[in-house]
Formats: sequence, structure tokens, C-alpha cells
Amino acid sequence: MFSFEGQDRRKEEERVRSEGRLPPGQSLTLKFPVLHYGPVPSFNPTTWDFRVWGEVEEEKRWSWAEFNQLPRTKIKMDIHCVTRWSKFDTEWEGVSVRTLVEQGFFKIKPSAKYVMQHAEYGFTVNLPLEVVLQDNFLLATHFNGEPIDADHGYPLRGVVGFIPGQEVETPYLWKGAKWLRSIEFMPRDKRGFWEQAGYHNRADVWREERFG
Ligand SMILES: Nc1nc2c(c(=O)[nH]1)N[C@H]1C(S)=C(S)[C@@H](COP(=O)(O)O)O[C@H]1N2
Ligand SMILES: [Mo]
Repeated sequence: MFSFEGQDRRKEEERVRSEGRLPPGQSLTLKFPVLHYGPVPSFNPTTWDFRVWGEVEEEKRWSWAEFNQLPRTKIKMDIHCVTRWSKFDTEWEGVSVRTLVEQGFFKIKPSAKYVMQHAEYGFTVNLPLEVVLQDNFLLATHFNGEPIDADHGYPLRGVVGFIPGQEVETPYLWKGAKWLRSIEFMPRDKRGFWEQAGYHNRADVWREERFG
């Protein structure tokens, strides 16, 4: 169907395709679809906390006020959903796990090899430690300059995407948990919610690893 939005969309899609930024089987969207299992949780800033636990020298717990004092990072990424939409040049702001480690906010034990994100209502998603320590993984509070809205994970979500020009592994967007409450460092891999449901464990967008 002809529409101005359709024209813009196709023009943009051609641009990112020519730049080598459109992974196989994906198409560009100018919208930001919402996808998750279950209800959207409410946020209580007086009881909310964020914890780092498992294979770490000392477990950490930050209140919402404390979490907002941590060093902050901004990144621009292309995000790719397994349901075949991609959104380009999205801007995220929040806390980088690698920065926390480099600045001594906590210490990872050598035995840690994988990370589980734990979100509200028991939702989980797993990633290798090295991916969580990459520049393209962020504990994000802001999207395009505004606090992330409730549907997309307010107040905190994991987010992972592609940074043009960077040679790092890029998983599909489901590898970032919305409404994130803790990260667990693990010696062995465990499958998260969607991985147990048949999604691919590694989920590399360039290899089109959608289902296991
Ligand atoms: N807590 C939680 N986070 C989640 C999910 C979920 O079901 N629960 N689904 C994942 C999936 S399958 C996708 S595609 C992305 C979608 O993020 P969006 O709604 O911001 O587009 O969130 C991921 N994070
Ligand atoms: Mo998804």
C-alpha cells in the first residue's frame, strides 16, 4: 500500500541495507513494537532494588536512588527483534556492566562464565559473560533521551544491539530483560525463559539464530 510512512520506511531500509546493517530476514520499522510475556509490572521506588549476585567476590544491592548515582554511559545501537523487525540508531543511556567492573563497583570471580538477567515475575534470560561485558550491552534507564516507558521496561532493562563498525557479537533483542532486577553470574550456562521455550541459546542476528 502506498503511504508517506511506507515511502520513508523503504528509503531508510535501502540506506541501512546498503550500509550492511540489515541482518538477514529483518525489515526496518520506524515504530517500536512491544513484545513480552505476561503483564507490565508497576514500579515502587521505595522497595525497588538491583542486585549483583552469584560468582562475585561480594554481592551488591543498590536502591533506586543509589543506582542512579552509578557512572552512566550512552550508546547508539541498531536493535533486532527475532520477530523480524529492526530499529536503527536507537539511543540508550544507563549503566555499563563493564564500567562497573573496571571501576571496582564489584568483582567477578574467575569461575563466572555466564550471566542470567532476572526480571520481575521471574522472567529470565541468559548470555555469555563476554557479551554482557561488551559495549553493546547496557543496563538501560533511558531510550532516545527519555526514561524508558513502562511497556519497554521502566525503570530498568537490559538492552543489546549492534553498534555499526564494532566487531562484537550481536544477539537479538530478546536477550535484554525488561523490568530487570538482578544479574546473576554463573559458572555454567542455564537457559532463560524464551530459550527454554525453543529460542536459540546464542541468538546471533548475523547468523540468523532464531530458534534452537
Ligand atoms: N521481562 C521481560 N523482558 C523481555 C521479554 C519478556 O517476556 N519479559 N521478552 C523479550 C522479547 S521476546 C523481546 S522481542 C523484547 C522486546 O522488547 P520491546 O518490547 O521493548 O520491543 O523484550 C525481551 N525482554
Ligand atoms: Mo521477541
